[in-house]
Amino acid sequence: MQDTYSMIKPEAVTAGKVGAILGQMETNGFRIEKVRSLTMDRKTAEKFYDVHKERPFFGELVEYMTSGPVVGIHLRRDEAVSRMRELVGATNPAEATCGTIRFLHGTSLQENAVHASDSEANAQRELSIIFG
Ligand code: 3AN
Repeated sequence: MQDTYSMIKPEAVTAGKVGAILGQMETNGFRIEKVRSLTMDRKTAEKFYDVHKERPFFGELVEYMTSGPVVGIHLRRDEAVSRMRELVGATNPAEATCGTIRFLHGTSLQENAVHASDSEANAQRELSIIFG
């Protein structure tokens, strides 16, 4: 079994898609270990997205991710990190495979419904930022 971290982003929470997205994760074999609803402060969002701090979209990304509540999710299954990346789909919802979470619920490159950890090390790091 492997742990991963996912996060439902502000626009998807506001649009009332939390239940549908959690359901899709469970249907795809993930066990939900912990769920936490929170609004990230600037410091937490900057730490969370530290790897992107040199990217041109960093400021906008932090602004967006602190704009409203998010839902942090600790999930578990075999090969959880790679399987969640598959279920989430491409960063740009317009390029996401049919049936993926971003295909179904994403609205733009920035407002792409969910975050999913891209490695086991990042999953541990992100879980500790959000769940302590
Ligand atoms: P992913 O979330 O698929 O791992 P990353 O890590 O490259 O993608 O990007 C992190 C987040 O930054 C994305 N989920 C998206 O919201 C935002 N993002 C990525 N690329 C861009 C971009 N070119 N312009 C605006 N926002 C972006």
